[in-house]
Amino acid sequence: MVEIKKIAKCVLTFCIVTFILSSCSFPGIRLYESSFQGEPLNIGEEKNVHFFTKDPNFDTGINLQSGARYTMDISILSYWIDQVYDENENGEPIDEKGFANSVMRYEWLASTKRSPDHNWFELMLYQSRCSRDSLRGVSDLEVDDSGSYNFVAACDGELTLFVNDSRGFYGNNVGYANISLSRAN
Ligand SMILES: [Ca+2]
Repeated sequence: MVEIKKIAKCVLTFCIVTFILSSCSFPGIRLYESSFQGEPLNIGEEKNVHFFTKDPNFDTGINLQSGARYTMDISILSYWIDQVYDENENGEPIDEKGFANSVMRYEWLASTKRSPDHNWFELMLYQSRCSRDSLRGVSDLEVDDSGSYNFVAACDGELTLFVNDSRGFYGNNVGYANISLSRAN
């Protein structure tokens, strides 16, 4: 009887710990960071990565330095399509800015997006080392005269990218882009 009570207590403790840990994680963000955090860029150095919209967490291999400023350029190299949706609310091909909730047949699906406040298919950035502070969509970034995005890294750690979609629905995504990142200071 004592043994059963002990086992029950262990199971309960495990469940509570699991629940606490899972509620700490940000929606759509992995709970544990990987040990490899990418290679840092020198000031003025540029690196290109190939990004596929099917990838729910694309680790760029680039380590951002806290407080440093980065410039990001995006070239869409093939049509970006989410299932059957290939145009935004203005009838233009989908790009990194994604598309509005009104484009979806069922608008209520918007609540299932990993980041409900950003567009569907919007390109999102984060660093697993500081996921809450670093999570941003391209609509949150500064755009300069040449159309490049600028941002300041929230912490030291690898940059990860994904398009804003519902978890488990990345298999029907089409499209890729060349993304170049350079460090400005
Ligand atoms: Ca999808």
